[in-house]
Amino acid sequence: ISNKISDDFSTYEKLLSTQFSYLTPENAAKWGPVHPHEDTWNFGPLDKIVDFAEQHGMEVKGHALIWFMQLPQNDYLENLSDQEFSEAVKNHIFTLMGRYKGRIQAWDVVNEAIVVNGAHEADYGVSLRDNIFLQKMGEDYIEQVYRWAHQADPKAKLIYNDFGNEGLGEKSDQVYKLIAHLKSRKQPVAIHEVGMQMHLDASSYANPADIVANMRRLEDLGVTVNISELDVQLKNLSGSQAQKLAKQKQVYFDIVSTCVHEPACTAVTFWGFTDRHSWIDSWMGPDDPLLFDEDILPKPAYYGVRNAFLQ
Ligand code: 9MR
Repeated sequence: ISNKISDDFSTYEKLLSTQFSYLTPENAAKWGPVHPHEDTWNFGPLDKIVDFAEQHGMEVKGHALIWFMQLPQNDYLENLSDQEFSEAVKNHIFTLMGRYKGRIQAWDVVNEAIVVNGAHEADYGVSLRDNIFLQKMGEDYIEQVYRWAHQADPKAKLIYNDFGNEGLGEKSDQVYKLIAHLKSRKQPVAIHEVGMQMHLDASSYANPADIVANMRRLEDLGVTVNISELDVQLKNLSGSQAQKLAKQKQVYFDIVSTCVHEPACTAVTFWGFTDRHSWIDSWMGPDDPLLFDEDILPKPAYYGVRNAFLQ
């Protein structure tokens, strides 16, 4: 990685397969992209990713079975009765997890189901996002989909993933309550891990000591944790570009260190690896949030992560 590199796919593939060991599809496994209509499945892109991972000895995390965004753009789900909708959700989970059984080792089963001051305060004390799953299946939909996911692939690691739940605060309290609720059901729910997305801004982010404290309290409930979508925006920092990149390196080092030192933390996943391809540019404006630059050369951030793993 010392020479200037062209944007050639083999370079991208080479870095991906040599620098990383755990692969997550950014969009290919979401309901809309993979299952755009009742009887239409688009497995091609996801097959390619899973094949790639297998060829290179990488594990795969599926993302995400149940999410309120990137659902099919037609109204097929909206038009189903409550009963039909539940059947459709079950079928989605069984078909998708079943196809990749043994090849996708972990799944983000539910993504972003909690909002602070949510529109719906569930009986079990968690404030839920008002989404189609809540509307059609009721407030036990989360419990239900984990039960189906466990039946669909009993060996898969089942994860709850969210944003803003990394430090100590109302959001992480809510996630904690949800896990405690699922774990305390008479027939306990198979839920194994909590994902903390960590789309961070280098100018303001959770204190690493709070992140560690939060990881430990989740561990006490009997789940592991992972950092699931790490990237670090730097455009709101002041100073020269070199100073911003140095600060970004520090943030990456501090955050990845929390995971390296906590036995309960199983993995760090980055939301892309080169600034040439990041969701941040189109959603939040131009930035340089990842480990490799536009030419796919390593940035200071890369060495921050490397140093954290080498401790
Ligand atoms: O990176 C994803 C981007 O390409 C999509 O357009 C976007 C659609 O909402 O989703 C992005 O990924 C999101 C992830 O699935 C869940 N956590 C937040 C991520 C960034 O928005």
